[in-house]
Amino acid sequence: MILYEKIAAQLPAWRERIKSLAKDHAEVVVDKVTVGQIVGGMRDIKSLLTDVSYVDSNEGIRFRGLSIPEVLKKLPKPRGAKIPLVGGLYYLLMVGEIPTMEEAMAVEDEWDKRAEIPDYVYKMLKTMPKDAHPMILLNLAVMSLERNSAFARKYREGMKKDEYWEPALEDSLDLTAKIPVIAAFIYRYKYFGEKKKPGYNVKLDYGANFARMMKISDKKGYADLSRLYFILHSDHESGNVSAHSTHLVGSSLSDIYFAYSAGLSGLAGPLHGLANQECLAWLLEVIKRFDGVPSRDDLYKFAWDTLNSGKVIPGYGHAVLRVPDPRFTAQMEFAKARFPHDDLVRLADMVFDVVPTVLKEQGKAKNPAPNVDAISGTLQYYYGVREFDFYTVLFGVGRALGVTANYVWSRALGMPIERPKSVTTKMLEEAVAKSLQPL
Ligand code: HAX
Repeated sequence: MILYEKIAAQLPAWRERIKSLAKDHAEVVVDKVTVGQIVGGMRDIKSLLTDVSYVDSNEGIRFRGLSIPEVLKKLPKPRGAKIPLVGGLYYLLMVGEIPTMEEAMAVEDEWDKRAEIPDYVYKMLKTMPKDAHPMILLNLAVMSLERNSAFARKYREGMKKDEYWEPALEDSLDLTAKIPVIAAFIYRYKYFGEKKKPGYNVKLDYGANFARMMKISDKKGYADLSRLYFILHSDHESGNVSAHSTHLVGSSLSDIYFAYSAGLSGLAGPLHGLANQECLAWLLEVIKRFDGVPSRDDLYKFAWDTLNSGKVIPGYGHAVLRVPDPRFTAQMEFAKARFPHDDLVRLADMVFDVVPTVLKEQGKAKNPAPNVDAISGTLQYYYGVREFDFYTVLFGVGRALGVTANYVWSRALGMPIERPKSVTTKMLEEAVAKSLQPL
């Protein structure tokens, strides 16, 4: 498989670089840690290593050095489509190079071979109560597939540390092939009571297949959106909750099923992946309250009412970014190019104009600009996916691409078990008292 060959070819030199850093330069100081960072969620402490993606606070995400517009322009696309193949993005994340069409298709073909879901998984999902959150269903399905982990099997049998990454990649290809099929089944089963397996078609690419399995009427438009959505949500460097949870659990040599399951659990939180459903709910509340798109003044007052009631404005603010999220911009451009007159798109655009002013006036949020979630639900809603609690599942499908690429590279580079050090409140107070003593 091409990903094995391409990663294997890079490993000797890359391992040398890591070895040299660890052995010869271990004492070089990269960052300092302040009391504010310890009590403030470790914000900005430079302590994680990944080459898969990097978030610059003033520019946004770069996947393997490429900005979102570059990724969308340079990756190979299905014939006649504007949005690239997800297989090409996976190749880029894993290998670090822009693939040719053949290389992107090699990943897509590999997924086709691995997309079959064992019957017991469907049966298990059907035994769950109707009110189970779709993220629970997705997580259960992932955990139920763990018994097939090549990594866990090889580890039990005995394997050299240098070889860890090979079954890790095997598992990652299996998992990323199966996730969209499971997600589509959950959607059709939970909201439409359909018990049949999704109709996977090997002639279609990852995004087009997803549109087909979801049974969206505008399949072509939704295939484009699915590719865009999965690409944009794939990775956001290592410090966000879903990526970091996956990395942390994986560092104990739990296989990717356990590790990604932890990531999904983190993604389910309202300050992380759940924000997209909350954001759309907020937009719909505005439409309901004003019987359509309101005036700027009304929206301004509504935004203040939200803040005054103690809530956050979902879709705005970010822990790292200090500019509008380029993932927001890419989705807004997609919407404006295809359905600019849609009420929710017009409203989302007005919110983009008004809410940053409100947040600036309130003076709390360090970044008053929109993040990825400010628009993603609006696009899904347009194509008829209106079951809000499903949106985080879609995020989870995309995020699987990034966290598995990171998992494979962490094993390939022999990353150790993660174990930061904690301190007590008294120790912090003592550190503060010491810093206040006259010299
Ligand atoms: N509305 C109201 N208040 C906000 C705000 C918003 N959109 N964004 C930040 N603030 C507030 C924070 O709640 C915090 O208030 P307190 O001091 O009273 O606790 C203050 O501003 C400072 O926060 P910050 O340093 O700017 O932001 P954080 O790094 O602490 O948090 C969040 C980043 C994304 C969690 C935050 O901006 C937020 O809650 N936004 C709304 C929810 C959201 O959109 N989440 C999705 C983020 C993207 C993502 O991960 N998607 O998966």
